[in-house]
Amino acid sequence: ERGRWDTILHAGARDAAPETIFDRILRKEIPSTVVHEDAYVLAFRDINPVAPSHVLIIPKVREGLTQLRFATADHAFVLGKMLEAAAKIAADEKLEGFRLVINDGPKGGQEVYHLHMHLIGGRTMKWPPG
Ligand code: IU
Repeated sequence: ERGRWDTILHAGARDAAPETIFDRILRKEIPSTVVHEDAYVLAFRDINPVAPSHVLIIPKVREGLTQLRFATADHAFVLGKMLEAAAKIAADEKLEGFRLVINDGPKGGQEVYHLHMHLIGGRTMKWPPG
């Protein structure tokens, strides 16, 4: 899996679907406050935070993942890297508790069509979410 993902990454593969503002953030054309970066994912602070700590974790190569519903076994490695990054960032931010959210589609509250995971913490979470 890792080898295949490396091939995709280094080929610079992109979807036919229009790129989003997250590609511009990835290329550093738009500034963002990066809290974690590795070969596979970028994590930066949400510009409209809903909690004291609100970080977006995105794959560097969208590779079909405009939204989570298109995930396949081919994406398993990078999906795992997103969760690994979330755990590291939560520790770095010294969060006592946190929540991970992936919005999918208009009815799921998704606005940007480049897969992203919200890491939210720094306050007590309520259930059910809105
Ligand atoms: P959503 O799951 O697609 O609704 O989340 C998109 C998030 O991206 C949302 O929380 C926005 O505040 C955030 N965001 C951002 O951090 N920077 C941007 O330039 C844009 C959106 I556009």
